Amino acid sequence: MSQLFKNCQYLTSAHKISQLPPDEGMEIAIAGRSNAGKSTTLNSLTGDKRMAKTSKTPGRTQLLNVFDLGDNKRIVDLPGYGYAKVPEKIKRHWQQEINRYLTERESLIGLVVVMDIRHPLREFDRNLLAWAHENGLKSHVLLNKADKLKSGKIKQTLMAVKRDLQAIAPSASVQTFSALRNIGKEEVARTLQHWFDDMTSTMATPPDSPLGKL
Ligand SMILES: Nc1nc2c(ncn2[C@@H]2O[C@H](COP(=O)(O)OP(=O)(O)O)[C@@H](O)[C@H]2O)c(=O)[nH]1
Ligand SMILES: [Mg+2]
Repeated sequence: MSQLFKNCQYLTSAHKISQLPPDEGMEIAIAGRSNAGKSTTLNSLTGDKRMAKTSKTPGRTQLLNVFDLGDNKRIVDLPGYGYAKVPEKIKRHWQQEINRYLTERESLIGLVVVMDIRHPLREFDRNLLAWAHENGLKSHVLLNKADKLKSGKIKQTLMAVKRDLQAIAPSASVQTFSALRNIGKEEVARTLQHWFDDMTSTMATPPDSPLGKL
């Protein structure tokens, strides 16, 4: 297991943005449609099958679940978007909360967008990725459930998604993944570690002198 997730611990669940931990340090959110495998992904990355509650019934994660990585870094498992069977009122509440979280959370540095490799880049995914790109938020796409496809089809889908991302969100990166079979998790961990390291060095560097090098 990667160093980054070694000390991962469940911190809290929030029904509302106001219940989240203080907006400081750095946070990465796991987003994606219901049932894409967000919770299973967190379990795979941490090596703990009970870390995030997974469910065979889509739309169950109706809370923002926050996990502490130590060192003022956190991972947030967002409620899935696009689940049709949730009552309209609850759906609206969650869409509002996710929107608010994404637009207002200062410590949010990047998104892991989990998709079912058999149904990549649905409308919600496209909107989210385009928005993240326009707002300077990093994103990394996981084409999850790769165990469901043969290797030829996996490669073909990866190429097609890479091409489409050029148009939607050129700053986004993408990889194939299987949360269930633990395939590709080193690449995820490396990407997220880079994001944290990049941000840490950006924040640590004092602004350039207005007179240039003295
Ligand atoms: N075959 C396969 N099934 C997966 C994978 N990841 C998640 N699942 C299944 O997809 C369903 C939804 O997973 P979950 O993590 O709860 O999705 P979430 O709603 O996005 O959090 C569960 O039945 C998981 O076992 C994967 O990599 N391969
Ligand atoms: Mg979930």
